[in-house]
Amino acid sequence: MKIYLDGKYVDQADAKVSVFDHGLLYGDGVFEGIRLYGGNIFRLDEHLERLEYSAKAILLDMPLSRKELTEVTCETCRQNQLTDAYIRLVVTRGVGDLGLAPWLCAKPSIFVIASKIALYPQEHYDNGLAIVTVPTRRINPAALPATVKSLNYLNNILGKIEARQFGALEAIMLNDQGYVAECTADNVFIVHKGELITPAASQGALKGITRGTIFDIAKELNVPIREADMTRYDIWVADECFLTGSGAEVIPVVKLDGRVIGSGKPGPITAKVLAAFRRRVLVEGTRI
Ligand code: PXG
Repeated sequence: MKIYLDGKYVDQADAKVSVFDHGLLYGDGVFEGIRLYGGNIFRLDEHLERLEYSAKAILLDMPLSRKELTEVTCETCRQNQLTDAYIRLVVTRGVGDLGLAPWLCAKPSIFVIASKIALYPQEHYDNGLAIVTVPTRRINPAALPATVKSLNYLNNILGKIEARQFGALEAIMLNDQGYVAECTADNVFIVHKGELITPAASQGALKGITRGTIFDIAKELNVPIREADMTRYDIWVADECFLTGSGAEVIPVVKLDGRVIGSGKPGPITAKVLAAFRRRVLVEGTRI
């Protein structure tokens, strides 16, 4: 496997960063998770914009322009002869000393990995996920905005560990006020009385690229959609629920905290949205 690392395409064995890199020492950096479908990178420009915004939010200078980022992302896919893949773009603060001071880091480091992705098993798309609400809350946006896709994922990781302790593959995370924010690596939607509803980013959700695509799909399907405050109750009594993410795509949820959602089976609107999403990923995107 070839990996793009700071200007070169190197073998996996040579793709190494320093133990003094602040991405490792402090989680000081930003990243993106992107999908390649049939030779097209899905919504690459939106991912790169989010990466640039994340970098700006943490006062990290992007080492490459948008055009250069596009080129190295596409070239990493080409070098590995991939047509379907998961792409991880990471920008770290770079090598510094043992103090926090990011201004002592000489230059940011950037790498791009394009590889196969382990998806949820098909049975969960067919039958839906049973998920739980975990005790770990989303970090208050005043401390670290959830809209910044930073290398600080410990909050989500704790949520993921707790989900597993409860026997679930994903989990609802609440914000510090008790409203639903999102899942550990996915955004959440409910269907209630024919309407699609998702928490606003201001409630502690990442502005997911897949989430954004659902707004376009809702328009295409003529399904009303809006952002609203959401409690666990709203999910318990919803007609349908699904999660969205570059990894998961659109995955139905049929149980939360032991309560059956709707009919207990993936619902008709979820099925329509998933079908529309799978159509879009094949035609939209940047040809590598
Ligand atoms: N919330 C969080 C906290 C995320 O990390 C999403 C929502 C969905 O955003 P996108 O832009 O992907 O629609 C994410 C993204 C994985 C994996 O390996 C996770 C993500 C993306 C790609 C792969 O589980 N999370």
